[in-house]
Amino acid sequence: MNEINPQTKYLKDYLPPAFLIEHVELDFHLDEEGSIVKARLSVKRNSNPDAEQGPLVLSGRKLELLGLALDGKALAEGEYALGKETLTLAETPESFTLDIETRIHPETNTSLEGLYKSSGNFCTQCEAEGFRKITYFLDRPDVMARYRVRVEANAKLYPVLLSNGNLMESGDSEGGRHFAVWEDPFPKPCYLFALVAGDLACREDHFTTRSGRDVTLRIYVHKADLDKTAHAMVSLIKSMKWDEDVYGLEYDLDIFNIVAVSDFNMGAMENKSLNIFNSKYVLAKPETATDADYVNVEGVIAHEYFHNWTGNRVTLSSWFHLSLKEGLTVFRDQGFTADMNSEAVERIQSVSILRAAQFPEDAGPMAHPIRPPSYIEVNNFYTTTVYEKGAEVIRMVHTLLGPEKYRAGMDLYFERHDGQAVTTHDFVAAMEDASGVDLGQFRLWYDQAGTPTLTIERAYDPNDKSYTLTVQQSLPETPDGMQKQPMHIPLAMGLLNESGDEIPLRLDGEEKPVGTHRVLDVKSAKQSFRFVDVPCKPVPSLLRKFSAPVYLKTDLSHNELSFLMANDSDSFNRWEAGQQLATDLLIGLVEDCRAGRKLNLAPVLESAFRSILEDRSLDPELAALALVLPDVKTLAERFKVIDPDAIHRARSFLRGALGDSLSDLLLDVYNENQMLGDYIIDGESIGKRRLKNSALSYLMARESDEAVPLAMIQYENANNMTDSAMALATLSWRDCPERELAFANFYARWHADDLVLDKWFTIQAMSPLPQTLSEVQRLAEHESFDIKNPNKVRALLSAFAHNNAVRFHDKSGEAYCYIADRVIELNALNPQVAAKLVSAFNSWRRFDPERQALIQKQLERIVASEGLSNNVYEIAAKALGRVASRA
Ligand code: B3K
Ligand code: ZN
Repeated sequence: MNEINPQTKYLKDYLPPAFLIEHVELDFHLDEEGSIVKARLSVKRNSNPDAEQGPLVLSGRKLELLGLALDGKALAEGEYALGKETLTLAETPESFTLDIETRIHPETNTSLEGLYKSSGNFCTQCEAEGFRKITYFLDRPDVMARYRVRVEANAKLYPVLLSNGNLMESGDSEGGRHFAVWEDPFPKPCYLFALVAGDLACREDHFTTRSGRDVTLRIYVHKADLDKTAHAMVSLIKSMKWDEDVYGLEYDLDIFNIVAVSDFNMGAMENKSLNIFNSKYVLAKPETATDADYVNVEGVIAHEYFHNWTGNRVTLSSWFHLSLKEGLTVFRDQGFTADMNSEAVERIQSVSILRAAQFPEDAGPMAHPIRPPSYIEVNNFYTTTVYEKGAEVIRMVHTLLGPEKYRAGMDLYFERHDGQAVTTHDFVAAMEDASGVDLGQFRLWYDQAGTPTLTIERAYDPNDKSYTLTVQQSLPETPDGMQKQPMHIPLAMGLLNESGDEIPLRLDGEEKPVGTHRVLDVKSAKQSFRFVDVPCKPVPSLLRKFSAPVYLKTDLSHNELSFLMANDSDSFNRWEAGQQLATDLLIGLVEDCRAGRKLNLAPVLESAFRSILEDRSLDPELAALALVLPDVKTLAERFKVIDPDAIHRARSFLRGALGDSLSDLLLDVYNENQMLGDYIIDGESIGKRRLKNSALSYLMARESDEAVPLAMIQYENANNMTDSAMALATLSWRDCPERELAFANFYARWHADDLVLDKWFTIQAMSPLPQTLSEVQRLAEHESFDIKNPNKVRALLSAFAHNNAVRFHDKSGEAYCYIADRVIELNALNPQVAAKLVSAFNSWRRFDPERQALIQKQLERIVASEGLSNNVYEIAAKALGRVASRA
């Protein structure tokens, strides 16, 4: 049934490779129909006694083998064996040179893995296992080699020829062709190999490293996009400086290139000195990019740049340790974003993403620890668990060690492992050795899946002025069936007295108070912390800055939550108190909906929102974030059985009711934050735009049409994409003539700009109106839609399936069937993108029996379809419970 027999790979089976490849020479002859790759590999048997034994087995996929020679002598057919995806040489000397010539077809490669074409240009994507689509190789990260690469192509069509490292030579060759030779002095795994050949323009700048190295920085894009590269360049320079200042890490070559391409499976790729980016994370100018786009470009540029040390200089021994580079690099990019913008805003946004995406993943059929013990298709493990929960785990190390010892641990990690392929264990060991902090129990975070719940009870004794927090941790069952042990959880906290001031914290047994903010080490299933000298019954501020990726259960009353919203010194927890309050009330409203009861606006929330809107001294962005209700996915996780209609009705009711009851104030805030002058992109302006648009969205959530002209005027007058997209989004919620006008106008204006058009697709796909599925179906046939382009698929189909719960989960089941059809269609074109789309069904067991039956039918249909890729098979089969994800 399946094209490839799905096989599970296990971490416990890992052995170092039987052979090493020390040097690689690649010669690319690029052409319109078929390209030739000549590889010369210096191979030797691995002398490590623990290594695999046996013959040399190279991996290759979709390659046409044209020639093979060992130490210069051509091998005849019986001297090697070609398997479906392997090339085996039974007999080889201890060390030898292997010449391999293959033909590949980038021009028809729709998987966007290996060498492929995007808008007429050649580019590569090798992580995780794309290099095997270029030549036969030991395609695993623990085989590190030096590369010399010659690229030859038509000079007119492909004036720019790039690969990793330094340009050694370039010139003309016969037949209107030209060539370039690149050499990378740093040994690297093949997943970091990159090549680009195309007609591109570049923005150039320079950075002088702290030791005085002059680095040439180039950002390559289509000529027409050059005016959108300034922000990316500034972001790159800031990242280089930040990594020197905060981590003491300097760039190590004389050149750093970024190339933007429009067909890309993910955000970007950290290939050594030649980062390749989805154009979405490079291009930005005020007319076309939103504030969020600007911040994302800055963050992704930083992330890929930071990989030069965390990922490239120190790499992975196997893909099971992916979080070693990804979790760590996300933590680093979060720190950068916090420093460049606002720490509280960054934290709120990262936690929101974690809750909306990672918590559900950890509670579903794909739940896995940040170091997965097994996988069928490694590309399915570039997950929010490995990335975002992985970053939380590093953050907890940072919290447990404190900034100085954390930095000492990082220094030791690089001192020990520069140039090596290592494991998550090596990382934790460096942290432990440099700090003297015992991380023994903490290591369980790498092995145990599922989001822990911390339940906290409190008791104040007025007689002896003691205050006791009793903390219980529980770990959910996960599909691996693992018996869980209690984790080491850092619980940051403080106590507030009735005037909102912090109480000095002295634990029983301590001589004197140690500050007003503490990190408690929660290590047992049940544990008590007794504070003494607590003058009055306090209000606790718990899990400050979200010090661990857990669910927190407390019995804080609505009044106490309002009190924390107003008084907590931790900005994150002020926001969090508001979220908890709103979540409680929304859960009540969902229950009211289901029971057919009348819905009411709780006065406590109305007055909390009123104080936020009235307080002009608040940071506008934090104020705007405080006005955002918990999103549908985060809310859904709170129910045993998810009722998407009731959740939608409850949220819409609450938004409309707040809009009605605060309309005057909202209008004032809207007008006060207009900012009609030039578009400025700084923290304050971003905050004001956000606050203004938040006010608009509440006004537009009202039943009355009063605000429609406001949205229309904003749409028409906007001088930036943030305001214009937000106005369009609010119009998309209502079935009114203005909506049609605005969408038609937007298309007419932006139809030539792919990235802007993606927003047009997404806003329509996200509309809660009943006709959305048929609009999505119509849009998928639109001339501007292209199912081969991952950005378009994400903009339209994924936005609908992953982020429009009320319409995707429509009782009729029509949307399930439609999305399953698209998964099957995409499976044949681009398995990675298909696998992301099919994961929209992962939560199926959380719905009512009728919906479950409808989804199950589609999953069965997908699993039974012809030529299914491992990518889609693994997700769908695990969703159906057919494949256990055991160690
Ligand atoms: N390392 C790449 C992701 C590769 C994904 C392969 N399916 C981008 C990043 O995390 O920086
Ligand atoms: Zn990364």
